Amino acid sequence: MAEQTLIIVKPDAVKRNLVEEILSRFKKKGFSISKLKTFNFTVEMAEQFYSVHSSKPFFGELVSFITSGTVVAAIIEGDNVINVTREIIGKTNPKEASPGTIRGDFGTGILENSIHASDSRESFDKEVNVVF
Ligand code: 3AN
Repeated sequence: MAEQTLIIVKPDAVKRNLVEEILSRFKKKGFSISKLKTFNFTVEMAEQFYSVHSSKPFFGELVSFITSGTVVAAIIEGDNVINVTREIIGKTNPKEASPGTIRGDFGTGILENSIHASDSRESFDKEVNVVF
């Protein structure tokens, strides 16, 4: 089975109607999208999803932002998709993300950085259980 990763188009990007534009970047790269889900995180789901950050000073803001509006989750499949997707999304802070990356092109703030993507197989396994 092909490698899989999970992406979440965050509330800032959904509000700006960027879902199709963002998903098209993965399709153009030759990856396939095997599952798609539009939903709103509950606080409980968000706390589980971001539990590795629970001791960080920004944890409260992070949970409040991700629950602030509708998100779109997708499972993306293909060779080396976890690492390649991290390259496609760019650095966490949109001010540092290169042009041509999703965060470089669309992100407007450290929270409003348009997209989440799993950073490892372990993160994917955990995140997919929270979302799907
Ligand atoms: P990434 O999403 O690139 O894997 P992480 O795992 O370090 O980055 O952070 C998770 C999320 O927390 C980021 N997507 C970002 O929105 C938010 N975040 C990271 N650092 C900060 C910070 N210093 N202040 C506020 N939010 C942050």
